[in-house]
Amino acid sequence: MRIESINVYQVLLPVKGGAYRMASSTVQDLDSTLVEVTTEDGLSGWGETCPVGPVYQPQHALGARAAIVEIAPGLVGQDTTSMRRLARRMDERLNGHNYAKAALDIALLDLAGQRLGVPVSTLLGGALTDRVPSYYSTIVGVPDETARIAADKVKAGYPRLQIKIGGRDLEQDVATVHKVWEAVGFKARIAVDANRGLTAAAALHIDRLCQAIPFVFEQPCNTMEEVASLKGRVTHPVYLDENTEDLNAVLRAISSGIADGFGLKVTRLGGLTKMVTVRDLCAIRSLPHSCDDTWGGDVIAAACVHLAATVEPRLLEGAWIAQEYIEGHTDPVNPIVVENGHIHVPQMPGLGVKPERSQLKAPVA
Ligand code: 0XW
Ligand code: MG
Repeated sequence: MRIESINVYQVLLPVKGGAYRMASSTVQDLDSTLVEVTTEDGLSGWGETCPVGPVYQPQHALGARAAIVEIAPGLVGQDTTSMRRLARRMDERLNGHNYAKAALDIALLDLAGQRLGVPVSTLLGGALTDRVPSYYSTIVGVPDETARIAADKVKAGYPRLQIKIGGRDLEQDVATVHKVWEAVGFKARIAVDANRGLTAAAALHIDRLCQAIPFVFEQPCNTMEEVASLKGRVTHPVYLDENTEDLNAVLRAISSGIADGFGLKVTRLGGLTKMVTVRDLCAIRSLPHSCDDTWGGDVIAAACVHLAATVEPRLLEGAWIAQEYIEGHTDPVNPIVVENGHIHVPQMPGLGVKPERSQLKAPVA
């Protein structure tokens, strides 16, 4: 079946509670891009990409839309049978820009799943579970308040917490980690995420001052080289997130032993098809990883959950979705929600979510 049209929509997702604060940036209003790929028989597949502001990674919302506008005309008229041919076509139209190609990759898989009558997880190799764990991510905040939120979220069923630090006095970061540990202990696994915000020296101090607390240290410093310099000097396992810019970066991190695990973002890596490769590379070296995106509504959340369902459970660090920080749903009929810290994997064909048209403004392209 041939692609008849590709529509691009802009959706604004304000942060519930006002602001999401990380070491590198604070965001208030997220600008999401939805793509709708329609085939000649009237079937539509949806994809989404939503950078968490322009500073978290070298990607931004306007860039996503500009890249999709560059790529999409090359897909119209193409047959949807071969995902590989469509991926090649995208690369022939534009070099790089994985996060834009990701939205199209997700939409094409949604279409394929609907056409074949199977959920996207089946197309990714098959689900191992029908319910995946999530994790709660705090913002950079006051230590006592962060510890209170952490304890509440563990009570609500989250098996894992990601505690944000960085971009402020060391004392505050160290106090936050201690207070969270006192509040939750072994009841949840803890990641401490500095979002590139620490110098190697500060990371070494935090590691030493929190020595007995079993956490994984996520993206402590800005570059892969700085993070590599911590190896053998810190006692906590180190995970990479923002530095995994593409498949080659993941391969480099795994082959050189820099990372003990990863916080992975589906769109940064280029979509679900590319994430299958990353998932399988991580499995070869028993490296735990999450299945997240930086932000977005139900479409990207569904994509993350389908992928997470295919990951060996002992290696799955959870699927983070932005739902806790977003008011409402793009698909109010079949929304993707966290319940007791876990998310049900949609069983319908394709992604199992569809944005409600009445909520969408006219396409921007
Ligand atoms: C927790 N997240 C997935 C949400 C924000 O995009 C930051 C991110 C992370 O792990 O860095
Ligand atoms: Mg992270």
